[in-house]
Amino acid sequence: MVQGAKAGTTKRRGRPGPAPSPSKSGPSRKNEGLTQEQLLQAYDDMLLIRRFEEKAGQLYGMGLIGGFCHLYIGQEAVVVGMQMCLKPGDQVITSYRDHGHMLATGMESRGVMAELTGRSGGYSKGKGGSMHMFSREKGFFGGHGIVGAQVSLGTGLAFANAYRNDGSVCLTYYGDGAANQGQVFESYNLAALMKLPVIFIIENNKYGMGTSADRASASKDRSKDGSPWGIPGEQVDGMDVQAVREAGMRAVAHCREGNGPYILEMKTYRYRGHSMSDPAKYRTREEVQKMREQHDPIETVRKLLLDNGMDESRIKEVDDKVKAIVADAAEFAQTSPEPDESELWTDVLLEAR
Ligand SMILES: Cc1ncc(C[n+]2csc(CCOP(=O)(O)OP(=O)(O)O)c2C)c(N)n1
Ligand SMILES: [Mg+2]
Repeated sequence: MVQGAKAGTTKRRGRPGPAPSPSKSGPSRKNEGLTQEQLLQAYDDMLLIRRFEEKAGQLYGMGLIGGFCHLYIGQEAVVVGMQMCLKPGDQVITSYRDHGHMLATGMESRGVMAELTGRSGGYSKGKGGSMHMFSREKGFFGGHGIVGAQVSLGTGLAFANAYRNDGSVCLTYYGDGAANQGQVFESYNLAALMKLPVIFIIENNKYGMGTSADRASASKDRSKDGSPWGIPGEQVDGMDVQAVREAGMRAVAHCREGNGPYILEMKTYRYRGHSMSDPAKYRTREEVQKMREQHDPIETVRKLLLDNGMDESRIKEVDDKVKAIVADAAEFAQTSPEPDESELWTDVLLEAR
């Protein structure tokens, strides 16, 4: 995993910072700053998410996964680019479309897939399912099914960072639909007031279930949503892992230097339906096809690697490795035992001391 590959500064917070930089309009420009090896690592991480999600879709179709399941296919560059900006101790929190975030933080494919199939080898012992997995070790705080709820929780995690003054930053991800919620704006206010180290990342994939973002929000540039509180923001091409990383570095540096929150609006796209049951009547096949053909984040990096002279065999090695990891995870998720009956009443209530 690429976590910590390029950590931002770790200056102490708690003092007034410089005035926030003004909100920019239009997606950030691409920068060719990654080395071939870093690009290959990004390709590797994005491909793992893509292949994992494809396999999850297959297992769902076979009836091996129950309940809700929201795939992240198409949006991989967002989490992989942002993860490149983090250091150990930073936190990630997101919605129910969460498998990609888990894998990006370095959580094991086996544990995530086995949770999807409801087996005891899963991250929540098979009792949480697709939307409810956590790893304190990897700094992953869920997986939340209530739209927008994780935004105030992420702000709380950032409050803890500020309280401990440990230089950590919380990445708080949510969708374009969630971005219309009242608690999001309450979080902006508190985060700005208390200069909390939180990056609000709006994954604008153009739809909230079957409703186009254009029809759901009067705000046409979500990166400016924090302007009443002076929160700087940027629109970013979320299909371009390099642009994501570059903007992420700016946002992380801003937070670590004690300047308070930052907003990144990732312009991205989901190829699959909202969840596994989606009539897909709200957009045309052509629209999806066009994004896949012209803006696919993984194909873009693959082409760049080849154009820059990487031998195709190196890429094939990665393809084969990822295929093996996902096959192994799927096997584990089907052979790991179901939770024992004795687990029915465990993990229900945690008594705080
Ligand atoms: C408080 C609440 N209201 C409604 C829902 C039903 N719901 C689930 S997902 C969703 C759409 C959210 O869209 P967006 O924030 O754009 O995220 P995306 O699914 O596109 O990643 C809705 C309305 C819910 N889970 N919670
Ligand atoms: Mg959306």
